Amino acid sequence: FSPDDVTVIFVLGGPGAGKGTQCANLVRDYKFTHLSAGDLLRAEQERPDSEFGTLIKDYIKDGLIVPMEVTVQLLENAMMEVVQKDKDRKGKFLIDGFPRKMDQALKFEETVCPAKFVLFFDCPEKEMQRRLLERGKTSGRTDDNAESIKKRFKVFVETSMPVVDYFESQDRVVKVVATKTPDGVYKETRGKLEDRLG
Ligand code: UP5
Ligand code: MG
Repeated sequence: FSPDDVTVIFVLGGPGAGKGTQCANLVRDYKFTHLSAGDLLRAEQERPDSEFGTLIKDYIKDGLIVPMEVTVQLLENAMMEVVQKDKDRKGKFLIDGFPRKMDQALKFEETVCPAKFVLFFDCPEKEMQRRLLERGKTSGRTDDNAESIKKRFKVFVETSMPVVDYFESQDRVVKVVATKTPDGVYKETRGKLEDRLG
């Protein structure tokens, strides 16, 4: 994809920072296509003839990052499908929860499309943990339990924050405080996004 034809915004933040919640708001108001890497992986895991089902299941439960080839391919396929269906409208994508490791970031920008910038939701661990444990009562997600959450936080700090720092060093991060109410967070998100998109 050429950045002349499609707009890609990476949406990052710790587990439970509110990426999915805010992406849903942005889709409603700005005609973005929302692609959550985690959702794509969970769907692939459910596909009966997937060769990666077991691998994805084990990685997600342990909060580990699935080998990038799998995730980059799922994202590229999903983008292709949208662009082919909608030839007239330029594709605007929110890529949620990706890239969360440096190799993914470099690979995606080299082989799929450079991102315009990163939208980063900044939330303290304590609040993220509270949200995830609460959601875990009903979500059915295999990683919404205290043990998996701990592992997800560790991977976020050690592996995913360096990706945010890398984009920050290129002045490509739009940071939003994610501790307020969902509406409060969205208000700040809209304001900063409109500033940046012009
Ligand atoms: N909530 C949201 N906003 C709130 C607010 N402002 N105030 C109070 N509550 C708020 O929100 C989480 C919960 O908090 C919800 O109940 C919500 O109502 C509430 P959500 O919007 O879902 O947050 P989000 O940041 O999207 O949290 P999520 O759990 O999806 O984050 P993760 O990044 O952990 O999950 P993801 O699905 O992206 O990845 C899961 C796993 O997939 C990873 O751990 C990894 O194993 C694997 N993966 C890869 O291997 N590679 C990838 O590239 C991507 C994922
Ligand atoms: Mg999510």
